[in-house]
Amino acid sequence: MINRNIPLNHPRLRSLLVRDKLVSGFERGLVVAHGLIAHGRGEAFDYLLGEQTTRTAGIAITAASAELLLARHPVISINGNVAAICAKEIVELSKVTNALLEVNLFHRDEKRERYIERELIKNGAGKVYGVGSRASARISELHSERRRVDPDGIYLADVVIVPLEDGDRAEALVKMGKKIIAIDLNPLSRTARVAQITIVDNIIRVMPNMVSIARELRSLDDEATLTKIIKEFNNKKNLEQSLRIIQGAKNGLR
Ligand code: PTJ
Repeated sequence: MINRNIPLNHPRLRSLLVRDKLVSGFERGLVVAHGLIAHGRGEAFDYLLGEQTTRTAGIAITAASAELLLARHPVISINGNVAAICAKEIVELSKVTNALLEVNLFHRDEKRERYIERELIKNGAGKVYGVGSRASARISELHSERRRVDPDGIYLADVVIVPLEDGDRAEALVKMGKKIIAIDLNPLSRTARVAQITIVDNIIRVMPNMVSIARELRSLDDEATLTKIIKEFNNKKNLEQSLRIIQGAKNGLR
C-alpha cells in the first residue's frame, strides 16, 4: 500500500516509502508494534551515516557474501520487520547462496509466524523453517523466545545471518560455534559487536547489493578468492570505521 499523501518529489521520499512498508506490514500482521520503534532507532543511525552504503559497509557486504557462499549450511533468520521491508530480496539472496530461510521472532506469536511464512512464499520462497512446532530445538543459553529454533535450520547452521536485532541471541550462537553475519545500522549494538561480520547499513540497501555481489562471487567459482576475502576482513576495524563516519556527521564534518 503506497501512501498517496506523499508527493513524489518529497526530499525524503525513499525513507517515507520504507515507513509505509512497515506500517502496511504492521496492518497485515507481519510486524509487531515494537518493530516500528526499532525502525525509528535504525533511521536515526541511517541519517548519521548519510543514508547511503558507505565504502566500509560495502567491504562488509562482500565479506558476508563470501562467507555465505563458503558455508555448508547457511541460514537467514527472518523477523517481522525484515519480512515487511525486503521479503523479495531476502528470498533472492537465499536462492543465490543456497541459504535456508527461518522465521525466528523475539515477540513470538504463531499466527504472525504463519503470516511471515506466507509473505516469504508469496515472494518466491520454497520451504520456510522455524514456523510453529517445527521450532522444536532449544538454544540453552538463551532466555528469550528466540531460543526456540528449527533443528534442521538455525540449530544445525554453520553461518547465520541475523538482521535487525540488538540482543543476546548472536552471542549464544557464537558460543555454539556458529559464524554470525549481523545487519544493523547501530555499530554499538550487542549483536553488531559480537558478530564476526557486521554490515552497518540499512537492510533496504544491503539486500539488493548483496544479491548482486554474491552472484558475481559465485560466478568466479573460486574458493581461494572467497577465503582470502574473509581472511582480510576485520570486523572491529570495520565497526570503528562506521563509528568514525557517524562521528564525522555529528561534528558537521561531512
Ligand atoms: O519481529 P520480532 O518479534 O522478532 O521483533 C523484531 C524487533 C525489531 C522488534 C526486535 O528484533 C527488536 O526489538 O529489535 P531491537 O533490539 O530494537 O534491535 C533492532 C536493531 O536493528 C537496532 O539496533 C536498529 O538500529 C536496527 N535497525 C532497525 N531498522 C533497521 C536496522 N538495521 C538495518 N536496517 C534497518 N532498516
